[in-house]
Amino acid sequence: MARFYVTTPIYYVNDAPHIGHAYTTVTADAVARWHRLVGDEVLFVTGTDEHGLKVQRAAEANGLTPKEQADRYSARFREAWELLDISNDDYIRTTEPRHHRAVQALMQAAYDNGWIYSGTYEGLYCVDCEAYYTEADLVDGLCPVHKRPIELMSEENYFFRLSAFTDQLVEWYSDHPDAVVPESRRNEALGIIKGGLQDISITRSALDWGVRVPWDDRHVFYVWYDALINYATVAGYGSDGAAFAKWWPVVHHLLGKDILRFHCVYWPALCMAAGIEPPHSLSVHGYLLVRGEKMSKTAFNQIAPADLVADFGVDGYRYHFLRDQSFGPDGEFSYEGMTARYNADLANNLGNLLARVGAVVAQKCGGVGPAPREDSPLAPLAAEVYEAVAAAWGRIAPNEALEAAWRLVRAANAALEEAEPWKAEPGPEVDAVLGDALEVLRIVAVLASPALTRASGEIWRRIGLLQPISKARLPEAALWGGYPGGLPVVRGEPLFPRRRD
Ligand code: ME8
Repeated sequence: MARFYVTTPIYYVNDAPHIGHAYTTVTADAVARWHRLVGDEVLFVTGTDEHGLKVQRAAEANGLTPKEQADRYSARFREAWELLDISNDDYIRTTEPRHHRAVQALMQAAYDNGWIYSGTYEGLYCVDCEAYYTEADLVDGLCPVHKRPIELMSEENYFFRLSAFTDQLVEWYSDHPDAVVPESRRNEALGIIKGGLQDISITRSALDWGVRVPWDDRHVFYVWYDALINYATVAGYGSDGAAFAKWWPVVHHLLGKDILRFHCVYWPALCMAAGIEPPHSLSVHGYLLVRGEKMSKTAFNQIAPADLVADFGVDGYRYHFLRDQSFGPDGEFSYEGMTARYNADLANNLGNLLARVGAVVAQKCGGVGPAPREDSPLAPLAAEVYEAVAAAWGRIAPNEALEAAWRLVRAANAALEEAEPWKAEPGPEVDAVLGDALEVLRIVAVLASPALTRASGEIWRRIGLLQPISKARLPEAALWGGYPGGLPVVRGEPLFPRRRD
């Protein structure tokens, strides 16, 4: 059995979840569900990134301790994922003891291997910002944010010898040409590496809210070098050697382009420094834009998943983001676009097929679904569609997978329109076209089940299949001829009520 470990970034608990976070999480969930469907052993993890200055500041602004802030906002992410039927196997919070242990163990390994040294960081510091600036950042010699005098500060810090990994990283990229996709992102990462890497400061002494440096407890790790290690924590690094050997490095990281440098440059180097394999693959997607801009607090354009679920349902939500966004480039979200896609694909195409078949089976076949034809003209298309769907999920292209599955839905609707069984006398011809349509519904429900977590099971129920769809396994479940016929077909409320444009 193949193993598949898939991750989302762990989200900052300074703010509430929005549709950008949900985009990565729903995609990872659908990919995890696809792999379960083909029988792989899957570990799918998401979670929250809870240390660092950003979270500490948010806590102060909300009158909370950092831990209270983290508890409150981590729970909000967890609730959002429950709402969206996210099927994660684990939920990592970086404040958990298991994570502290893993960070300390991995960093200690890098330290023992000689890749971490102590040095002095000197720079222009704004105490109000708790951040260093360069000369170029200053406005009239003052802090650009607070317009206050800046101080020359020097801090003892630990540095990661990133510069020493340039050649190894270039080699790793050439030995693993598909490790970072799409290719444009791979080129971007290679560009950063070849442009010259400098050692990086990985600890902070002015901050308390973090994981303690095991060999010098005056310091905590800078939040990014704690956060990245979550992927190893979950796999059992530092606590469960057998689990780690099982899940590492078959890991697939999904992430937005904003955090490419950390994941595609620093993280593989850190793995090498600690003596573990770099991650198997990193899939980088673009931004979801709202009115042309990335969602942010300051742009007032954040949309909460719950608002859209209220209008389109969980399936409508998931289907939209998986079908409409291509994983890679930036994509614009609009409510109008979501409505149009929902009406076209779900209400009209799939919903209509189910409703029509239910009505005509009731009318012409006494409510008992006939079997499909072995030599149905739709059978070769079903085989072709299965191949296309499987290939698309394999390269994390949910939009192409769903597009392919809908070719079968459209073909079944077209076959019904041509045969017009509602006008014909009951008999073998009517049975044949309805049996084929029922078989298409059975197969499409399975192929779309990573996206349509609820409607897929409901379709199976309505066409009389007793087995829960969660037990279906591919490729068997996609083979033409699986619908046995002779089953009660029940009618019900529209699966996807049409929405007003
Ligand atoms: O960066 N479009 O957390 P974060 C698409 N804690 N995806 C978006 C998006 C948008 N407009 N906005 C956010 C962090 N995302 C770190 C990660 S991982 C070891 C540490 C998604 O809360 C996208 O996946 O800022 C992006 O990379 C991530 O949320 C950033 O989440």
